[in-house]
Amino acid sequence: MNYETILFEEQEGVARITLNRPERLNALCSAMFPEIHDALDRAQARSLRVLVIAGAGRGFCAGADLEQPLGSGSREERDIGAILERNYNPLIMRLRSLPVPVVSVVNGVAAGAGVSLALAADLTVAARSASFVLAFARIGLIPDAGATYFLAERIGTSRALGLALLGEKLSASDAQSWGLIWKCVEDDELAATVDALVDKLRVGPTVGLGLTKRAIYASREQTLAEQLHLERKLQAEAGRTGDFEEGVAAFLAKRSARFTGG
Ligand code: LHQ
Repeated sequence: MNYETILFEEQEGVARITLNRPERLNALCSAMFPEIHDALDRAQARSLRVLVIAGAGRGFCAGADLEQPLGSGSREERDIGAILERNYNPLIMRLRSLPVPVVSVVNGVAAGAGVSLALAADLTVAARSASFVLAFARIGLIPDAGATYFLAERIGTSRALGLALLGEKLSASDAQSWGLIWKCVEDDELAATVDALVDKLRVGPTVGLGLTKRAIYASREQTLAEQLHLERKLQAEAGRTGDFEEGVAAFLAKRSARFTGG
């Protein structure tokens, strides 16, 4: 598949998907979804160890492309939910359940479902000048593509409601101090910070990291007893990896581990 709306590169276990509609602040159009899935298929067909999602130009992603018709027919017939079901929800679920770390790089504004996309990653790193705008209320819609879930989970009901009902811009610094994202860094340090983080993840114990994210995400829906049981099950899997053996051997030999990801 040739890509028209994204850029894709894959090198040494690191796949990078860059939303590439800078003139529209990388607004999500319908063509983008199959392209992103195709890129993910390609990345997963090789030995993927980290996925990076970024935006081209000055923004990260302005959410749904409002220039595309969002539903057709009469008001009663219109079903924007069907667009979510077809395009947005499967992508968010796929990113969340990818068995490797996913990093989003928020270089500029993230708005609407662009916020959801940024937060669907395991680690979100933003430039100081970037911002998060829950623009949904401005057009009479509700936060979607996981936004209500990610916000309530990370910053609590009061702040989630304030942001969603008022649609005010949240600075990257506040997003970090509120616990919405992993890190906010100076604009000119964004690329180097992400490179360092990706380099570390790329040589990490990939299976263990994938199981770790699974356990942490599962914790929200489980009781302590259920979570202990899940940890027991996933730890058994981690304990069967070569990387576990290498990690222990490296510790005992007082050297750095050379993980192969398996
Ligand atoms: C855009 C967009 C855009 C098209 C900027 N579309 N062109 C909804 C429906 C269905 C299913 C699934 O989910 C959803 C969820 C959603 O995501 S709903 C929310 C959709 N997004 C928005 O409402 C955000 C709209 N954009 C903005 O509020 C502003 O552009 C932000 C705050 C993001 C950035 O503002 P500025 O930095 O001042 O940039 P700008 O407004 O000048 O935008 C630059 C260009 O990008 C401009 O085009 P132009 O030809 O005038 O240069 C915009 O029209 C275009 N653009 N967002 N979503």
